[in-house]
Amino acid sequence: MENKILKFPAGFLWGVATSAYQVEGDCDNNDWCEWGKKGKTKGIAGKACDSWNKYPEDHDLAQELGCNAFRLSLEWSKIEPEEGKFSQEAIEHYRKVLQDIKAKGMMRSVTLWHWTLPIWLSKKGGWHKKHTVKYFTEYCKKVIEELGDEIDQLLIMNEPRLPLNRGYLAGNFPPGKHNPILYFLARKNMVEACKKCYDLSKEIKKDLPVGITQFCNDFDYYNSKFLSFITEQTENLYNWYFYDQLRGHYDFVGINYYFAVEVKLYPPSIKMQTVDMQITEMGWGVFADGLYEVVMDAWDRYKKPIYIFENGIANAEDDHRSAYIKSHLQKLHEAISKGADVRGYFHWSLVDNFEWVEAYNMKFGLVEIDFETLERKPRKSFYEYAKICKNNAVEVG
Ligand code: IFM
Repeated sequence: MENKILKFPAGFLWGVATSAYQVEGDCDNNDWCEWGKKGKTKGIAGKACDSWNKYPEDHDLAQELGCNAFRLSLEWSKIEPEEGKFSQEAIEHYRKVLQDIKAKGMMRSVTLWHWTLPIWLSKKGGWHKKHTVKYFTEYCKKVIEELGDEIDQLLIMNEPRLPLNRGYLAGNFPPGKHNPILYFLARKNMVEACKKCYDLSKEIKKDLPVGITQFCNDFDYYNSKFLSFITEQTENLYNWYFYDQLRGHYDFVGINYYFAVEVKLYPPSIKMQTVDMQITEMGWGVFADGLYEVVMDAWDRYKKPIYIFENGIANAEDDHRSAYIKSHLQKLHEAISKGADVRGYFHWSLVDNFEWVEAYNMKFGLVEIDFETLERKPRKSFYEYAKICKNNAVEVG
């Protein structure tokens, strides 16, 4: 059978995504750093990829890929190292970073909060405390006032579901709680913080597109119809809760998609497990159809422009990454051809980086990093993704 070329709409955004704590290095004034020091992660973030200093190299790589968009996050603890005291030096640093991205021909998609809280705030509690809404809003206000002109798209939060579930129920993310009441309080405060920041950003910079992005799975029930209700409720809670609560407070829907989840009956219990087509190093199954399902679901529900802000695979040998990207893009293309208004795809990640609890053991990068020398070495998949970005098209078999 002949290969097919699937063309994406003109102006489609091709990007790569990173986050401050995972790549910058020396983020030692936040709760995740403390978490690491307590031995709760399989290694310490330390210098990470030293992107704080090596950002021009990272941006050069994204430019070489042919990307027209770059997603990064700002480190709150560097911008506001002490309560109410903002560091002009850090703000000026980020200004240079953002200007460099623009100079290299890429649109700047900026996340305000990708999971790390300054130590001064985590000592006061964190998201389950009401005052965090006020502190977060003040931080957002400062960033938008100072850097708004260097930001093309604003993500208030990355995947609020994960720090909530893991920080307040499973307890393996900071603040390490197992407490449903604190979970509900934290969630309520996060929703309120997102609403306030959205309103505020519209006051300061009306035309800046603002939203969030959520970790979305494709949920399916497996061996019993009785599970359909549970599956639907789980999906509403995990994927769509924030979007439902925030109606009127986002300009686009952000989706981070990695894997599908089967809800399965194992009498007398019910289990949720990844669809085990091909298990990646993270223990997540590869299931590209799931991306189609999630995107169509988001489109049917919200009728807003959709961006895939993360999608990727931990694959040290790089023997599955190119196929993973292509299969997911094929499904994304199908969703677009069925009418979903998808505007961009950001691959997670540009470089290998600090994968939270897993530390440096998971290799999500199109570019390999030697964590001794910090040398960046593009993998084979880098060149495959480059073809896609440059052609605005994916070739599939
Ligand atoms: O590395 C993370 C990222 O910080 C948030 N989304 C999922 C990625 C892979 O686990």
